Amino acid sequence: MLPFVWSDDCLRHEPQAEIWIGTSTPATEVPARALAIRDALLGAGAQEVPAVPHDDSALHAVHEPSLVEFLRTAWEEWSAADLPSDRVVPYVFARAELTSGREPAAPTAVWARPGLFAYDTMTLIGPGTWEAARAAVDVALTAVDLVSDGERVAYACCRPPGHHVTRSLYGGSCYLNNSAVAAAALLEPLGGPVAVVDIDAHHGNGTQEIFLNRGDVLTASVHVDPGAGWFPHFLGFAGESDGANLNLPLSPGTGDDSWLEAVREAATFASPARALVVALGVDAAAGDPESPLEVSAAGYREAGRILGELGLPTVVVQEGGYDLATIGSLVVETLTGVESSA
Ligand code: SP5
Ligand code: ZN
Repeated sequence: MLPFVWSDDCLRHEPQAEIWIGTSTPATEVPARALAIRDALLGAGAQEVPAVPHDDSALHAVHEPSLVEFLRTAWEEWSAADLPSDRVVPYVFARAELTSGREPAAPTAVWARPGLFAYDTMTLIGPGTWEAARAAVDVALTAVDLVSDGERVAYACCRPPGHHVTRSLYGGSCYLNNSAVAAAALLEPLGGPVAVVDIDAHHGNGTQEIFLNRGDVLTASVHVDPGAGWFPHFLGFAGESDGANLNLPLSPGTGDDSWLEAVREAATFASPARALVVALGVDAAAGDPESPLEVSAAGYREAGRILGELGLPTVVVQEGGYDLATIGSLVVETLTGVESSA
């Protein structure tokens, strides 16, 4: 089976909680997710490749230096300030209209700084968050290296996930956009276009916005309709589609047939590309606690087959998936599908 890239440092992010509609609820994006995926991959005979450190060039191709610097120092600064919360969490938000589009002042108070970079209250930063998020970037970039060196498909066991992060804002349990970093790194040697096909249950809003109005990275996302009340709420609608971006929102309750039809449409959209990034969330599966889509394990295998059939150099990057009992087998099913047609 194909190589998968791993870093123990991805386990160091332990959010513990998410502040959701003003209430502290147990975190769903937990280290056990990555361990369950790794167990399943090793059980299926996949070959583990340790992540290799990479410099910040691909990271800076997709993120503002100010976001990267904030994430790198946020926990140190917060913990040194002796605040009542043991996690970095915003309480004010520097919305662009607040300052009529002017650059907001760099706040003196440490506890106001998250409001420059966070767009939700669910995405907490603690000890190890930066190390894990930066390690996930190295995992993605090591998988890119494998493909650049001739592997047809490589899987990046990234955690925390990344597809909700824009150039300068983090949220949705994500800190650095691993899939976007992988796309930028593939673009470097190959030239465009590179495609990102996102089959996480939630819209890949960060990736969409990072590559907006660029012909060299095609983005497609198959996800639960934000108009039906689902994260990221404010975008992810079909009307945002253009020549370089395709949104395929689906109703809650959608199962294999209509989901796979959308995956086929996304694959067709991606077919002019010279390389493919699959942003693989397995939270569209029936039984996942974070989404109302009803995709089966066989559906994920077929999605993998459809995407593998494009015949492109392919980096599969882990995004969401929150049912610890099935996350590992869903990833293995998908990768088995990709390999069957590769
Ligand atoms: C990468 C990814 O799949 N991110 C998902 C972000 C969406 N999270 C929305 C959470 C909505 C409320 N969930 C309540 C669970 C409380 N623990
Ligand atoms: Zn998701």
